[in-house]
Amino acid sequence: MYSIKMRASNEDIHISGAETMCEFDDLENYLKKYFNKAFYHENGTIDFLNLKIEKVKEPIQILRALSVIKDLDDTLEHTLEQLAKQTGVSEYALNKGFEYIKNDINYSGAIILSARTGHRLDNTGKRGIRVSNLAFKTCKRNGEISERVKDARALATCMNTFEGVKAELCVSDDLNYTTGYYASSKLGYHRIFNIKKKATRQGGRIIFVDDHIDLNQYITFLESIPKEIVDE
Ligand code: PML
Repeated sequence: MYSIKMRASNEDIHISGAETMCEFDDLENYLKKYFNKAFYHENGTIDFLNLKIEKVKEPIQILRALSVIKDLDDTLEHTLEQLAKQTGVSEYALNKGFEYIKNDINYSGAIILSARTGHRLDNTGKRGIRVSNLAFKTCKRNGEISERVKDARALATCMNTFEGVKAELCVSDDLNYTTGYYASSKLGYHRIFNIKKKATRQGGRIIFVDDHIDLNQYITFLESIPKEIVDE
């Protein structure tokens, strides 16, 4: 297996990114796909593109994909509050999460907050934690849902499959993509429509965790351990 990663930016502002793990025969297709994704993105033109290929040498961990649930947008606040409550995330922490999502900083990865106090626990600054070395190999929903949702579900599965993680909130920073999600191992991947207004780059990923989580191990799991997500 090989890992292939793409990252594109303009004047150091993140525009687009993608990655997967695949067999050698699929590498060329992914190279073309990621090249096109980077150069023809609605977030704008790019002045930097990084395409990286590495052989996967460590054993791959298998993770079971979270199930997908669709929520209504007209009860947005209520829905999110309820989901937070049911997953042990305080209202204060949820609101703090939205503050990070709405501020002017464009984090390229996720931010980790205490589910109780809302304090930020990682020290990765503007970079955030990048979930890396993953592939969604046996997704039964291929064709049923978009590539974007498939990728988001894979990331959400990685972020939520670790002892001490309560939930993750995601709002896309793509200009006109207004569906976000709230995911947890307890309740699954809840898609939330109209989580933001159109024509804004505000967005981000917030992971809510127990204060006693082994943060170093969790970050190593997210960034370095090869992970394959399977749909059962
Ligand atoms: C992104 O691609 O920028 C984030 C993906 C959010 C997907 C939400 C959904 O449609 O389920």
